[in-house]
Amino acid sequence: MKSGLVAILGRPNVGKSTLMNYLVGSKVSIVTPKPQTTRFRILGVKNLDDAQIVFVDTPGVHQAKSALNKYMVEVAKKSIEGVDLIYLMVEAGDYSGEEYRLIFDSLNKTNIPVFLVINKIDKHQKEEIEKTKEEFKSLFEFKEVVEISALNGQNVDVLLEKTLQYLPEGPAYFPKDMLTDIPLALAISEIIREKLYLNLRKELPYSSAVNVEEIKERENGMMYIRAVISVARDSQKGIVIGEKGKMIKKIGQEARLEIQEMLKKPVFLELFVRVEEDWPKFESKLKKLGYVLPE
Ligand SMILES: Nc1nc2c(ncn2[C@@H]2O[C@H](COP(=O)(O)OP(=O)(O)OP(=O)(O)O)[C@@H](O)[C@H]2O)c(=O)[nH]1
Ligand SMILES: [Mg+2]
Repeated sequence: MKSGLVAILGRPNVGKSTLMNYLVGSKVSIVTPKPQTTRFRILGVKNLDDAQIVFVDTPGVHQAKSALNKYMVEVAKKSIEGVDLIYLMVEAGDYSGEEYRLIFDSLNKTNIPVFLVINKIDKHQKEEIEKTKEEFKSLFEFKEVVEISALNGQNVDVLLEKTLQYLPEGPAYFPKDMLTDIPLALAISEIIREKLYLNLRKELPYSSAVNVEEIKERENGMMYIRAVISVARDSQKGIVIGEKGKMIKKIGQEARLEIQEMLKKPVFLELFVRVEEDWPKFESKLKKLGYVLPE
């Protein structure tokens, strides 16, 4: 039996969460077309006959200015501590600009083996893929280089095979039916946050946080869930609610369906919108909204 932790690191939007979900075979981490979707360290467990791999999805590393963005980058950096293997995921066509300085700084400080995982090969030309491969290979001593499509699963089996070669012998960390370690309230708030990202534009997704304040099973078997969406300005509150409450209704409806599917029970979802003035800028406000660094 082999077991180990594999951290997926990279700049925002390269497809880290998509790969994790594909590997685990279930949606444990939210995915949107917008960069900076993932804000937490999210574990996803892959069980094989003779191995258990615990994947660690991380927020995209970027040049952070606000307290929220600094928090996200800190989470990503901390997530590689103690893992057995790191995937540096890049998108085919990527160049190693300033954005990558922070990532290579972190990688150079550890002795953990690193794979270069070139993603989205389904939408890039062969030449682009080759160029990215050569450029990144000249910057770091990668143990393996694998080109994949996390979206359609192309070559992910090869990645998995190579991964197993780098994992130590050991017992499983988690029971077989456990696919992630995130608590239910967080899983629910992440689904709501995904719908906010998908429905809102400009800076609004980045200015919103979601907290589930109550989950209660009622006598009729209905799950009652109350969640609060915090935004950074009064004007944003109106946009989230929308004309005659249309927007919040749409977000609530989309989230409710997915939560129902997860819980396999009927759900009554009540959403509230609160203003937490400029919350992404202040560490104290981040803490209040649940953005606390893991130990
Ligand atoms: N065409 C294509 N799109 C992909 C692939 N992998 C991911 N995507 C898309 O890229 C976008 C970003 O995917 P995510 O998985 O959220 O990316 P991420 O790296 O987790 O992003 P952050 O959480 O913001 O750091 C989504 O629209 C995905 O559907 C791929 O292999 N091919
Ligand atoms: Mg992500």
